[in-house]
Amino acid sequence: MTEHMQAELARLLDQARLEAREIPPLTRQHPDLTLRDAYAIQAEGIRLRTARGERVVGLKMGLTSEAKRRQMNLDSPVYGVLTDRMRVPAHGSLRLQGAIHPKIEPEIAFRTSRELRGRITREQALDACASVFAAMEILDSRFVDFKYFSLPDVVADNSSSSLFVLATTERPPRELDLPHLQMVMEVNGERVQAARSDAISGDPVLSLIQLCELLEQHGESLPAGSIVLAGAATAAHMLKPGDHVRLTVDGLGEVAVSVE
Ligand code: OOG
Repeated sequence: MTEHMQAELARLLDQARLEAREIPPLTRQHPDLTLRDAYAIQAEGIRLRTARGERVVGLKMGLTSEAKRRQMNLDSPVYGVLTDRMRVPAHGSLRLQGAIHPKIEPEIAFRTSRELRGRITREQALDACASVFAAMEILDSRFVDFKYFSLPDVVADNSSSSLFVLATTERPPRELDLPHLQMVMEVNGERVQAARSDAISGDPVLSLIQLCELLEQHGESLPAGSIVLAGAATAAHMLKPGDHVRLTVDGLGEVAVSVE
C-alpha cells in the first residue's frame, strides 16, 4: 500500500473517531492490508493527534490474554499509543458522549525509568520499571458493532484504545509477586470480571518484553518515562451511563471511575 493511501486511511479513522461514527473495517475495501501498513496508519493517526496538541505518554499492549483473544477472535498481541488526553484521573469520571461502543478492562500498568530496546530479559525489564499500578483501559472501536474485523483493522485503529486510568498507589515491581496478583473488577458493586495477573502473557512483565520486541520490528524503542498498559486480564465489559467501576488488585490497592 502506498504512503498516500495509508495517510488517507489514517484521516478516515481520525475523522470517524472525532465524529463518533462507525465505519466498515478497512480490510473490507483493502483485503491485502498488512500489519506493517496498519502500524503505519496507526502512527499517522497519532501524528494527526499530536499536531493538534496531544502528547504521547506511553503504549498499550492488547490481546495479551487468552480471554481477550477469544472474545475478539483474534490471535496475537498488538500495541497502541497512549496520549495525555486519554488519561482519566484516578477516581475521576468519564463521559460516554463521543464514544461509539465503550468497554472497560482490568489491567496492570508500568512506568519505565529508562529506555528499553529490542530483546530484553525479565531482569532488565524489572530494572527499567520504576513503578507498577492497577489500571483500567476504556476501549472503543470505530468499526461497525466492534466486530468482524481483522488484526490489521484493530492495529490501524490504535488497537481500540480510548482512555485509561491509573491507580494512585504505585509500587516498585520487585516488591510484588507480579504473576500472582488477584484482580477483581466490580460494576455498581457487583463483581463482573476476575482473574489472576498471570492471565496477562503468563506474567504482565512479559507483555512489556513483548512490546519492546514488537517496537523493534518497526525500528522503535520504548522511551524512558513511558506508561505501559500490559493488556487486559479478562474479557472487556460494556459500559453504560451511571456505571461506577472499581478494580482491586492484590498489593496495588484500587482504582475506580464513574461514567457520566
Ligand atoms: C483489541 C484491543 C485489546 C487488550 O487489552 O486485550 C486490548 C480489542 O479488543 O478491540 O486492548
